[in-house]
Amino acid sequence: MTTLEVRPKADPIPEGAVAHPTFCHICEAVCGVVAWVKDNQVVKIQGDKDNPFSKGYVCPKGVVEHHVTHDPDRVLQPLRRQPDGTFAPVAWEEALDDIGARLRRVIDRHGPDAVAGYLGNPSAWNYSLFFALFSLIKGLGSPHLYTAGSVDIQQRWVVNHLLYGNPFRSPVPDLPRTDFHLLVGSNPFVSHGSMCTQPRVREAMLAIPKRGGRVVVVDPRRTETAEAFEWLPIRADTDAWMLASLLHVLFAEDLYDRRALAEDVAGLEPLRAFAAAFPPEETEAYTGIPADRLRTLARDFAAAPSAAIHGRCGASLGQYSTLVAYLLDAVALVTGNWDKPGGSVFGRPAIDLEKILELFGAATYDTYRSRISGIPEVIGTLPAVELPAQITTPGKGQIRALFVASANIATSTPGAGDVGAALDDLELSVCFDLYRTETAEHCDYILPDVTVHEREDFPWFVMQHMTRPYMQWTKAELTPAGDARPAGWAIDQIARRAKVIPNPLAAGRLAYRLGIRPTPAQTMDLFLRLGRHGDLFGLRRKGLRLNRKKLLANPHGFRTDEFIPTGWLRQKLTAKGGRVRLDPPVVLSEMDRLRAHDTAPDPTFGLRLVSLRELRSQNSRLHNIDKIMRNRTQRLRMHPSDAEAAGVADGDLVAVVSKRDRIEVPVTVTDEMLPGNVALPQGWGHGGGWRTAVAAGGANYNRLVPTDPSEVDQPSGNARFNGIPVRVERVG
Ligand SMILES: Nc1nc2c(c(=O)[nH]1)N[C@H]1C(S)=C(S)[C@@H](COP(=O)(O)OP(=O)(O)OC[C@H]3O[C@@H](n4cnc5c(=O)[nH]c(N)nc54)[C@H](O)[C@@H]3O)O[C@H]1N2
Ligand SMILES: Nc1nc2c(c(=O)[nH]1)N[C@H]1C(S)=C(S)[C@@H](COP(=O)(O)OP(=O)(O)OC[C@H]3O[C@@H](n4cnc5c(=O)[nH]c(N)nc54)[C@H](O)[C@@H]3O)O[C@H]1N2
Ligand code: SF4
Ligand SMILES: [Mo]
Repeated sequence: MTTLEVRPKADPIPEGAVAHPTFCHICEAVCGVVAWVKDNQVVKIQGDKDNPFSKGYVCPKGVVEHHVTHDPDRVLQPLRRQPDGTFAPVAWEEALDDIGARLRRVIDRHGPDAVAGYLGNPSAWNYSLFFALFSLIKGLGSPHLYTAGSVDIQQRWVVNHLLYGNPFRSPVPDLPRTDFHLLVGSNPFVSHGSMCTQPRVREAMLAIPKRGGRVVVVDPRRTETAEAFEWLPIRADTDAWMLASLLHVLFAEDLYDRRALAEDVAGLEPLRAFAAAFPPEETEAYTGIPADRLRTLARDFAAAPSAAIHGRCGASLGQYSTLVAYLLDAVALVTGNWDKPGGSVFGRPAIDLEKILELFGAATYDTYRSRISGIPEVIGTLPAVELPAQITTPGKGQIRALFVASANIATSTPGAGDVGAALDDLELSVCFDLYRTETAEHCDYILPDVTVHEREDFPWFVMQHMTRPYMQWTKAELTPAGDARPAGWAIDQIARRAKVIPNPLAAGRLAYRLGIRPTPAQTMDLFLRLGRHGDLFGLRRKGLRLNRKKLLANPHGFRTDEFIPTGWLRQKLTAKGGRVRLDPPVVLSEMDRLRAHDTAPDPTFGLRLVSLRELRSQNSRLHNIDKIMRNRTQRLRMHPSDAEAAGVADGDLVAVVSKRDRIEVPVTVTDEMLPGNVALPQGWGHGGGWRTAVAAGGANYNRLVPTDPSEVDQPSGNARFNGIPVRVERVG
């Protein structure tokens, strides 16, 4: 066991506690866990040995997660903000009546376009909340739906839509079968993987070299993952140049797959011409990657029997993230590693999310644009980077009411400092959360949601990305504490009072008027039963024949496929004589934007700042758990040569200064950074009423990041958190 895996002291199992198999709702690995319950309290969490995938594994966060449910700082009653800024408890009925009436007033006065919703990261493990708020905003026909996707992965939906015809059709690296894993900007030893659901990811990755394969990690930092494999250091936010050069070599040295070029793709020429302009010898000075290393990498990747390329936050939170995602996929496509075992594969889960997205009219891109920046809508959502401007800029479509659901946007979104002020400007603001966070603090109401242990759930968002697909649906283990109620329920109650039909579909709206109002569980069960492994309401005679009831009775879950099935997407696309078109106009104009990019060094801000995820955090949401916050401080990591140049020594307090703002943090001098790049954990610097989080101190990273929409990825509006030009100065 490495220091990485040291767990906080385990809770004992008291006599009389009962075991409830469920899954961990913290990260995308969704490890199976057993929650031990006594007297309506979870007293201990263990790994579930009978989970078909994680087989007993649980990380140091997973074992303390129940401390959120039982946190003395948890909000357990609806709270209403008083004129002096303090909060007072209020009965549910009173809160819902007032919110419903005020929502109605906003709609009558400003139109439905004045109503907005923001869905944060935990909603990816809270299907009833996700679909309730989504349906409310879309039922109103408002353009203003925002999700954590736009500070994370928005560009991926764009590329999936452009290349494969559905935003949710994401390539997953086939880790259990690959011979060569090229990982760009991801640190799974800490993050436990993203857009790739692979519990025990460390083992799964270490198994690749064990079976004769290789893993190469492209990162400005010698991360915990890079350290275990081959580290290819790269200067932050230069991945588009690196990938262009990789493709350059693939084409120039005839390393592409002839069959793939003939059968899988069309419109190749613009890509070939683009790559031709980026020989590695010309990009090495900018990316920091020696040309010979990149040439060798291209040759080895192409020669591997199978190769899986994957990019995550390091590849998705820069200025050209759509282009980067496209180039990652292009590498898989032209080397024939697309939709094949061991390459980039495409999940087909038990519940067809692609179809749900289509049915709800959200399998879209650029059907409308932001009134502020002209950035296109992506899956019916707009970018968080301009949320403050959407609130404060007068005109038609100005946001006047906002529902924030499981998001700490005052910390997690660009221009953190502006977000709170913008919230104060609203006529109605409602936060569904578990704590009085620095975001909730600015809202008119805080409505207490139930926690993961108090609700039925299934891992809806990650099903598509499971390298060993399985299906699990679990019951609530506890009755809700205090006056907490499911946010999905509260949203429905608000809609009723505001006389809004929370459904965008014509059929759904008609049914609603007729009083047919299926619960989220009933709706999801319907999709499950009609899905690949569903029981078809008794009509299917073979296979797993899943339905919600059967899953609830078998809470460890069922494996649905041995691996992600392959070949189906190729078949689907070629059935209509189609191919993956590599020349969408959106991508071609991004190629032009990149070609015009000024790569000259910046004399004022000579360093590049990147975000750093820590093992004992999950963005901001676990920062009130004392057990994992002890002895932690947020620190900037800096290479000795950069520290020397700035006159800074280990432990010094420094100011990190960007074009936008400055923050102060202590520094750790370490050779794990590529010179010229500095790294800082994000999600610190709290306010509000979660005392441990506030006491942890630290500074808000996102004060430093750009909020001008012209400085972010243009096709998706995805935030830019990495590669921020900064300088570091000693304080005092
Ligand atoms: N312990 C822990 N786990 C988490 C989270 C957490 O906060 N803590 N957060 C969860 C969430 S919301 C997500 S989205 C996933 C993210 O999952 P990952 O993307 O695997 O997580 P990160 O640690 O952010 O990894 C990004 C890596 O990219 C590198 N990087 C930064 N800029 C660049 C660049 O320009 N180019 C390249 N090539 N690399 C770059 C960083 O140094 C970092 O090592 O993790 C999830 N899991
Ligand atoms: N600089 C920088 N900024 C980043 C990133 C980065 O890499 N660098 N990463 C970005 C990424 S990938 C992401 S996903 C976002 C995440 O940012 P957010 O989506 O804002 O996620 P959190 O900060 O974890 O805040 C989640 C909130 O939900 C609440 N919550 C937890 N469980 C529940 C629940 O069951 N119900 C309800 N109603 N509320 C709940 C928590 O108390 C917390 O207030 O941050 C982004 N911000
Ligand atoms: S790896 Fe992720 S899902 Fe697994 S126990 Fe840890 S936080 Fe939970
Ligand atoms: Mo994320």
